[in-house]
Amino acid sequence: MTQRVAIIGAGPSGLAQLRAFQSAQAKGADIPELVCFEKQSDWGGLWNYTWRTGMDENGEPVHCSMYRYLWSNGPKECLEFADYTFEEHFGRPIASYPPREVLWDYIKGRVEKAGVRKHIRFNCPVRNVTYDEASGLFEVTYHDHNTDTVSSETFDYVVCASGHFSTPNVPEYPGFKTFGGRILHAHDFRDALEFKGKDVLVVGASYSAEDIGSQCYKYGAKSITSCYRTTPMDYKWPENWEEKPALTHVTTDTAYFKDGTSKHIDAIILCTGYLHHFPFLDESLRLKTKNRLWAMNLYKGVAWEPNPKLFYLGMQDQWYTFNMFDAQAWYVRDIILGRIELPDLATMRADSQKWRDEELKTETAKDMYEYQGAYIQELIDATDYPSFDIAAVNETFLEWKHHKKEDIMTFRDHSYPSLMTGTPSPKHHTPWLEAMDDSMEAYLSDKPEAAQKAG
Ligand code: FAD
Ligand code: NA7
Repeated sequence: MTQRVAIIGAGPSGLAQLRAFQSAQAKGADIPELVCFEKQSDWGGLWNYTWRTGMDENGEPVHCSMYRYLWSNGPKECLEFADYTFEEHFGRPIASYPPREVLWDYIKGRVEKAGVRKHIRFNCPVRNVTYDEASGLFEVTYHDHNTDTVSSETFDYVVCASGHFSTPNVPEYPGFKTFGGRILHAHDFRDALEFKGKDVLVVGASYSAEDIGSQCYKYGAKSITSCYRTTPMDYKWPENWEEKPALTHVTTDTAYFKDGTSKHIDAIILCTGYLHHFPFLDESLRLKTKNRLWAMNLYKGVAWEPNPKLFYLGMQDQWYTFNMFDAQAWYVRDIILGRIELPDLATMRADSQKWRDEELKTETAKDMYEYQGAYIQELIDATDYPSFDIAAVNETFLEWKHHKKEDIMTFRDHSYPSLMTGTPSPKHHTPWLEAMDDSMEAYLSDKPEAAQKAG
């Protein structure tokens, strides 16, 4: 009997899994039957933008946490697929910080070429996954919204690629119940123009706080106040952006901070991160972790140690993204194809502990992306995923960090050579701060934005 693999999610991680199997098949391997369940109506995961917030058209929680005008927050050279370059997709080199739609197009290009869409069942959220010891099979229950039917099927393996930046972590502060303006989480942020002319408070000190604050600045907020719980972001902020220590409470129109200062505010955006949330997995299968570089119970960051016929992709905090998901997907594929043999539980646990011990020694950003790079290298060395220069990617991360420190509002104006092809990327035609149109057409145009508008 042909083995069956269920893949939950058709975002970059789930698509990497489909592409990994298709690549083996193209080289002559027999592959299992693949069924990818995707709750949205199209592929691309978070990169598949919707205007919706709250519930989607099927009454499911909206997956999208992306927003209008989102541009890559790191150089595209650090996330480039080793088996499908930007140059191959766009037919020429493009600048280093593409907007969301351009990256979505790139993600789609590879899987369209691979012809794997046929494996995906869209509008099909997975409701429940259990494992039966007697048969050695998983039972996957899913809701097919196309026919409004709930069905179950059995599988030999399950790959959970449902992402972990979609269920918001929403703290409450004293005074929220009676605050006079809008309070929202970053997950529900869509269009910075909503905050034009407003005094905005951004809670948090990581990527979402930095980027949503920058969006609000770019699109005309009157002021931005960000506040940190542990460590400040500490960039050179524009004159109307102030960084404060932790929020203590709010009144109808004022925020108060730990240092005793206060600020008038119209709206509060909670950039307080996300929860790893798998309500569809049986307790014995459910990963429980914070957003960190090494999640425990995952051998090589992917195989669920208590039952390594279940795999997770992309569950780590992410410096590396697309090519890390690839490295993981190729590794998982080779376990399923019997090309990589898993050691016993004690050995898997000892290996994970070693990675956790190393994770705990990381202090600086450089330590962290080098750590993640070393992890990816180990996975790549074990499979036929095309090797690429991880040391050079780390160098590009370092340059990116320097550029951000120099000026948080201009770092996206820099460009870097591709680490896959060596081709230098051109400078973008319009500085990020002046580029208001984030469409693919505007980005790929050879004219500056002002000239495009003038016709
Ligand atoms: P996701 O993209 O979240 O995809 C998971 C998929 O699983 C979705 O399609 C979802 O619908 C589906 N799914 C979930 N639950 C179920 C279910 N029960 N049944 C069926 N399907 C289900 N990375 C970068 O490299 N550069 C960036 O600039 C960048 N910006 C980001 C900005 C924001 C605001 C966020 C939140 C993340 C950003 N990321 C960025 C990181 C992002 O996590 C990755 O780029 C990537 O999208 C992760 O892919 P994934 O497939 O693991 O998860
Ligand atoms: P992150 O990177 O997980 O960061 C979450 C931030 O939220 C971090 O600064 C936390 O501070 C802060 N946080 C969490 N809980 C609270 C409370 N209760 N009060 C105040 N601050 C809090 O999530 P992001 O959304 O920024 O980024 C996620 C991905 O999106 C990222 O990979 C990018 O690619 C885009 P802490 O340091 O824990 O004190």
